[in-house]
Formats: sequence, structure tokens, C-alpha cells
Amino acid sequence: MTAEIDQARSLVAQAKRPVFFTGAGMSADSGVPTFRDALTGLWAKYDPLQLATGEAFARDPELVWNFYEYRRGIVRKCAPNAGHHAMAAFEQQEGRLVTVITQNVDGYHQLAGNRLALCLHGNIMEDRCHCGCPGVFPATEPCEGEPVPPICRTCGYRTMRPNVVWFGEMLDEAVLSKARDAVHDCDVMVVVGTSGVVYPAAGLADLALQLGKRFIEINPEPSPWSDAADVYLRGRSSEILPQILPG
Ligand code: BV8
Ligand code: ZN
Repeated sequence: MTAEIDQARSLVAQAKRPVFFTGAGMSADSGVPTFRDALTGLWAKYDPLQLATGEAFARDPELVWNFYEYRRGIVRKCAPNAGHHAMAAFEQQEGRLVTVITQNVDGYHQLAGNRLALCLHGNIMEDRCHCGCPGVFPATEPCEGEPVPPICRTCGYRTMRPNVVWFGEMLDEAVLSKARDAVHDCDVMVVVGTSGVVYPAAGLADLALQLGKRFIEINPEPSPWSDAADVYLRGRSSEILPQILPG
């Protein structure tokens, strides 16, 4: 794969306005399971696609809250990996405008130091009220014996939920519009660790190809974009990103 690494390095080095579009595979090497990974332990019998919905929360708020507490525990225990740090270091170099668009809700790009990460699907380490009461708050620390979900201090109902976009919910139009503008403006798109299943997020990579942008993909498994990519690097993002981003 040396030739592909060299080709990707050269494309990235010349880029003035690169966009990175990342998915759950970006954090796989941190120990955070991807959506495609089967859930383990007591959650093994659940499908995240069924739990990450407003309907599931309405039907069983305690179950859905505990599902996110389980995932928050993993996010707290794990940390950004070499791929996140390589991207943050790359952004801090002079002479280019780097935009990170992520589908991930773990906040690892920000933790690693990326100043502007467009988080299409929100942040699992924040809470908000499901009724739409104003305010986003740091995730409530679990208290033994406290009933869940926690009470919203504005409306008084037990309607606090993670500040993420569930299936069937609209994305924040301002964030999505900024992401689309960044794709229109970019010269290279680097797609990292996403199966390309979830829309409208995946439409951003489709848009980059439609616009004829130079296109690099990093994924151990092929995705719907791999054949069309200028460079498809078949491997793990924590190993490949440090090789293609100038340190
Ligand atoms: C919307 C936050 C408009 C929550 C997420 C019916 C009704 C309504 C909408 C729909 C519908 N049918 C379809 C839709 C659209 C739906 C959708 O796309 N569904 C899919 C499943 C078909 N989208 C929506 O609902 C969106 N909203 O459309 O609103 C609307 C509204 C009402 C009515 C109609 C329309 C909202 C989507 C946002 C959902 N929320 N996250 C939470 O996290 O709990 S999405 C969630 O799943 C993740 O955030 C992520 O985005 C996605 C998983 O995708 P990936 O990131 O790609 O991860 P995945 O596990 O799939 O793949 C991992 C990849 O990594 C693999 O390729 C693997 O090979 C690779 N990998 C593994 N290891 C590594 C690696 N790569 C590199 N290195 C490694 N080491
Ligand atoms: Zn409320």
C-alpha cells in the first residue's frame, strides 16, 4: 500500500482547504464500539438503531437513558487515538483551513484539539430536555438510586435525554448547511471510518464526488465510495492517518 500512502500524502500536503468526514470507525481504535459492531453484555440483545430513536425513549425512557449511560461510560473510559491527534496537529499547522465533519457523538475530535468540528449528530456527553426546553448541559453524572431519566429543571418532567440526533430526527440545519458549504469549498475530502449508511450525513461524501473533489478514503472494509475514490487506503485510521498527515 506504499504507493497509495505516498499518493494520499501528496494530495493532502497540497490541499489548502481539506475536509475530513469521519464516522464511528475513527474511534474504533480508541475502544469505542462502532454502530456495526454487535453490542455486548447486557446490551447484546438490543439493536442500537432501535434504541437511538424518540419512539424508544417515549416507550421506555429508563431503558434508553441507561443505554446512553452505558455508552457514556465507554466514552469516559476511552480516549482519542493517534488518528485524532494526527488530525488535530495537521489542523494547527499554518497555511490551510481544515474542517472536520463528524458523525460521531464522542467529542474525541474536540478533545484531541480540533478547533472546529462540525458534529452532525450531536454530543453524547451533553443533555437536553426532550420537550424542547432551552439549554444544553454537561451530561448528568449517574447517582446511585436516583430515578432516570433526570428531571428537567425548566418543565419539571423526567425528560432529560442525551444531546444527540436520533433516527427520525432532523439534524441541526445550521450545522448541516455549514458542512455542505465546507464540502463545496474544499479541494480534498478525506473520508475516515464510515459505512456510508446513514443519511443525510453520507450525502456529504456523495456531494464531494459529484463536485469532482479529490477523494481519499480510509477504511478496513470497502464502502459505497471506495471504487470512486482517488485513493482508497484499506486499513485502520489510527495507523494510516499519522502516515498521510504531515506531522
Ligand atoms: C433524518 C446519534 C429527516 C445517535 C446517529 C425513516 C424515518 C426517518 C428517517 C429515515 C427513515 N429511514 C431512513 C431514514 C434516514 C435515517 C437513516 O439514514 N437511516 C439509516 C439507518 C438507513 N436518517 C435519519 O433518521 C436522520 N434524520 O433523516 O431526518 C427525517 C426526519 C423524520 C422523518 C423523515 C426524515 C438522523 C440520522 C442520525 C442518527 N443518529 N447518531 C447515537 O449515536 O446514538 S447515527 C449513528 O449511526 C452514528 O452517529 C453514525 O453516524 C451512524 C453509524 O454510521 P458509521 O459512523 O458509518 O458507523 P458504522 O458502525 O456504520 O460503520 C463503521 C465503519 O468504520 C465501517 O465502515 C467499518 O469498516 C469502519 N471501521 C471499523 N474499524 C475501523 C474502521 N475504519 C477505520 N479504522 C478502523 N479501525
Ligand atoms: Zn423540559
